[in-house]
Amino acid sequence: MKLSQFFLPTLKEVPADAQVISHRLMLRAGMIHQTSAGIYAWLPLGYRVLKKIEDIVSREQDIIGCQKVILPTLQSADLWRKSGRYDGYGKEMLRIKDRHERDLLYSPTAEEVITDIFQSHIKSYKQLPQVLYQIHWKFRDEIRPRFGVMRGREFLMKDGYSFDLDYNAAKQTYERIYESYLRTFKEMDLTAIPVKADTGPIGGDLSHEFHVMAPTGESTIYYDAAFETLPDAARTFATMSNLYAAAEEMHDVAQCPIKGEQLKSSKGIEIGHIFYFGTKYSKALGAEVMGPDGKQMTVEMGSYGIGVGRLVAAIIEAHHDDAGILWPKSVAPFDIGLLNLKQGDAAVDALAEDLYTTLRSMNVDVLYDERDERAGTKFADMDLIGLPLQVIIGAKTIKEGLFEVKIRKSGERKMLSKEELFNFIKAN
Ligand code: 5CA
Repeated sequence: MKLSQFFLPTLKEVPADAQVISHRLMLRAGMIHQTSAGIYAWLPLGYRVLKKIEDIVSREQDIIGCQKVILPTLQSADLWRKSGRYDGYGKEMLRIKDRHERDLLYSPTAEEVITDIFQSHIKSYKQLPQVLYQIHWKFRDEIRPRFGVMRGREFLMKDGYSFDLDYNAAKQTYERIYESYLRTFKEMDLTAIPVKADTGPIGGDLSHEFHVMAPTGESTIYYDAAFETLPDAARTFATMSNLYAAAEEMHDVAQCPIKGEQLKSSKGIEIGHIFYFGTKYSKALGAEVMGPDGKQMTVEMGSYGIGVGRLVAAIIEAHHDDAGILWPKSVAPFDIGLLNLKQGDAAVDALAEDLYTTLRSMNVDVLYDERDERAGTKFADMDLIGLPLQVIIGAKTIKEGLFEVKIRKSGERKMLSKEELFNFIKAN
């Protein structure tokens, strides 16, 4: 993509109402545009990151056997009356009437709809287990939308729903998804700490929140330092659910089994939340299957959320410096930024253009800055948007035959021949 043609409305001034660093950087880097309180458009750079995150989340869900669907955002109030949540959900629910004066709502979550679909089509225990998920927009009329996409009113969520025959099978599904969440977040270079949680309006008696540690998090988490040092192989439900981690309201100093330096605390951003709630919705909506003995059984359910939009902000909170964003490679909007510092010089332009074409033919996603701008502006914009690698071309490149590569995260610079450059890009 050529930067002169790319819709990248970067801002020099920090918007006054943006309090947290991720919100400031997302606005400055032209990733999002606010259209009303808590409602954002995702512009091309932001959408690229969102899509990468969606793809990682979907891949990890698919690996463990979950199946992707897409459910309507507008749902009938009648289903929600059956579960008793239509009145209970309160002002956070956006209620709508259609032309026939029928009550609809914009989905804040989808337990009712998915349970109703399940009960219409699945009749036998032989068809279990099932885990269905979607990545789709939700609306919650949050009383205080803030911090940009971190707490929006309309936001993108991965919501999954499991159906099992009995408690033991449901618990196994819950554990499988818990472990897959840790892998999902790790792929985005995030260390997430699972904390036993309240179930709130979703209901149920077993629940974990996944928190990323960041100074701007909305909740304070106390946790065993072991969470940070556990080897990957030990990141199982069995090991991790026995380590101490608690949110401030639960955390009781006197009762806490961890003392001294072993007890750590930090602000946390909740990027995922999973719930086991047994038969709460299946009973209300009649989701039964025929069991192995021919008797009807009410299925056991759980639901599993990931804040896909919120993850973009959380990754920035965890990966930035004074100059801008430091995207982990797996979610970076482009692989490489190519900077032409001598735009208009025929030899430099030809070299840069040639490199751009070659890299694209190698399937490397390049953002090529061929604007007629000062070098300082090009450096600042490229650092702000945080692509992992920068390749810098100028008069020196022609003279010495060496390409300058800057690793955005470490700031390390290398001078490489053309062949070394291709090898370096392939290896990184
Ligand atoms: N039905 C369940 C699981 S599918 C559910 O809705 N869970 S939730 O309420 O905890 O939301 C799941 C995730 O969505 C949260 O962990 C959080 O990361 C994200 N989320 C929730 N509210 C917002 C919001 N207002 N803005 C951005 N992300 C949000």
